[in-house]
Amino acid sequence: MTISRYILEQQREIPGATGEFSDLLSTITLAAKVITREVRRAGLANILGFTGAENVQGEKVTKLDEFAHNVLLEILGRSGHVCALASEEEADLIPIPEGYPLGKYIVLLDPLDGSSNIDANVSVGTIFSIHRRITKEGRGTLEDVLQPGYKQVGAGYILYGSSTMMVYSTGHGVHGFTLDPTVGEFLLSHKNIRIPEKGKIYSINEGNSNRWAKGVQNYINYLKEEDKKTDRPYSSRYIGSLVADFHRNLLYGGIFLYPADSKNPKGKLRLLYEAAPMAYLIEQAGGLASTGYERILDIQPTELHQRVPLIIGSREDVLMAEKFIRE
Ligand code: P6P
Repeated sequence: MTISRYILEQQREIPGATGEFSDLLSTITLAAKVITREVRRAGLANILGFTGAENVQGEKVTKLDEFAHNVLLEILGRSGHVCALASEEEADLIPIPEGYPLGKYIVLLDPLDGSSNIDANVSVGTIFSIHRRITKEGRGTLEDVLQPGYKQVGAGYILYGSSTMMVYSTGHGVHGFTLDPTVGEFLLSHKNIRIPEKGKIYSINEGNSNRWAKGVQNYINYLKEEDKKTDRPYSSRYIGSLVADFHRNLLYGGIFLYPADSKNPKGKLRLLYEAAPMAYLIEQAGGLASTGYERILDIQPTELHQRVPLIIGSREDVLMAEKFIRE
């Protein structure tokens, strides 16, 4: 089952579907293949290393970051299905190039998340979030983009790991496709992914532990205590690449935390194109995502690049983390 056929099969379930959304999803799979090709040969082509430029986050932009960003803008901008784009790499909304039709969707992108790991050959990922526009016509505006996560009509990621996987949801479960490079097609490999109710893995940057709030410190210490009844201690796994850490927990169960701390009082991860799409996916897979106090999908965004604390994963683990954080 190829991803294109699966998208069309899902479309048939939706009365009145015009095929635009399906074609938008398919253009993302095309971008995924093009980016895969460059990621796979990054070590060989002189595409490794930094361009020296900085993005709006003040982070050094690597050439692969830029490449992924440009490929996604090219392919999506010309798809005719989008009226505006936003990306981690650009401070403002990205208008659709002159001469191309404006569509009814907005796409928010982290073109290559975790890219500081590329030189070490660590898995990186592309994250996307899709909203339907609110304004009636013309170029998309901030009003179209600053929508709460529960209004997403689709979200997903491409994981450039030992194989390239595309995982997405359009509100009817979470489905995973693995790229078969011999045929150049994404094939259905993980139908209707469900995250285990409770895991045995916690994923957090312990280097920040002295900056955490007391509740977070108490929770992480709790996970480390020996207790056969509640199946502790947990194992610690931290890749430092959100898509890779998320994907492992989605399949095995567990919890990922990037809490607020004294250095990042709003957390580090961005709401619109990291926390919200991942929260959409995790809820579709039976898990939870919160700031520790508030459901991620309920947050009304106020800025394009705003940051939020993110506690995400197996239902029972997130509820337990919230209990400690709120104490
Ligand atoms: P830290 C990568 O830069 C990223 O945005 C996410 O992919 C990842 O989860 C997080 O930051 C890692 O941050 O501070 O632990 O290096």
